[in-house]
Amino acid sequence: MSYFFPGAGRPTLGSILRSIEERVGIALLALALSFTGAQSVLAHEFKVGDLEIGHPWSRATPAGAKVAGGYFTITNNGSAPDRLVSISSDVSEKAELHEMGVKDGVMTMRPVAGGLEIPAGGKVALAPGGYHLMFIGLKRQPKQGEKFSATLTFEKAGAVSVDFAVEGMGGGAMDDHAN
Ligand SMILES: [Cu+2]
Repeated sequence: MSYFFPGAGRPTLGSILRSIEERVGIALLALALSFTGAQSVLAHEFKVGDLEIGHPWSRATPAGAKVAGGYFTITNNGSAPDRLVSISSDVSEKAELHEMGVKDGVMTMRPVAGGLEIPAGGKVALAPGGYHLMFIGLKRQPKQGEKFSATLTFEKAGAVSVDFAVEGMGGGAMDDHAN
């Protein structure tokens, strides 16, 4: 047998098992690391109380633009409704909750009074063309590939800091935030 392992001597059963153990251990560790990495990139989800905030994203803005949109989903796993009441971010002077709709054939956008209700066991989507956040008075232009943080405050669940992933200028559709 030593013929196959020149200079190494004959491996004992114990040493073979140990080395398999080490290899399996390393493989599991690598798998755990890659899984953790993949999960944080793919899921990009935040939790506060019974609420899950899924994939907050924004769009890169052209130089000089004063506003940017913010989109995500909110899932309420609780048995009571909650309400998104305020938004703040270092990226802009202020942030508002807006609703976009068509009125008399014209696309309009208006602030939502009283916040946004998330029904018990329900899911609400903020997306281009509908409800969205608007970051008003941008202090800098969010760039594609970066993230900026914002704080969402809910009536019951309280405040949570989330990261908005900035996508390309062409990302999404409908809502050009050109006001
Ligand atoms: Cu808006």
